[in-house]
Amino acid sequence: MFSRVFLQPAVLILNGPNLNMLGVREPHIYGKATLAEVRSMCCEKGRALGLRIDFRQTNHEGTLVTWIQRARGSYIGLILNAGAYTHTSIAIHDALKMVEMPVVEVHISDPSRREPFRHHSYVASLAEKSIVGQGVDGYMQALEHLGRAVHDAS
Ligand code: CA2
Repeated sequence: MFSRVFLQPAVLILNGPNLNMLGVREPHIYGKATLAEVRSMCCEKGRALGLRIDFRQTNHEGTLVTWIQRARGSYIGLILNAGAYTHTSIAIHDALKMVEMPVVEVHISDPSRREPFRHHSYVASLAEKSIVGQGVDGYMQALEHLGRAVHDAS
């Protein structure tokens, strides 16, 4: 007799450089929540939406590229806050071209209202949605967006 295994849909949440410093410095820009607290909030939101959350942070561009490459086939969507690499990384842009899943770009602050060097995003053209300037709630909004997509497809 065959038993059916129902796997919970999973979302990969990737955070780039310096986001491990959240809540430690610059609370006037990024708020008071630490990255560990953002992770807990995402897991709680994921539970409510029936999504498994894989939440990671790295300060290394190549690690982000490798994680994006390996995401293919294992997740229903990617939430990406690439930090400052958003504004510089053609390597991340190229990796996103191959990821074959909906990508939601999140920024805690609104880069378009900050220094000119933050105005260009190498992620935006490959993301189906960009959520900026909503504080850490942007991550919850991104999860809701992906949760709706899963619900609409089933
Ligand atoms: O607003 C965002 O989420 C950013 O992706 C945050 C990046 C920044 O380079 C982007 O332009 C916008 C910075 C990551 C957080 O850096 C911190 C530095 C000191 C204290 C806390 C966070």
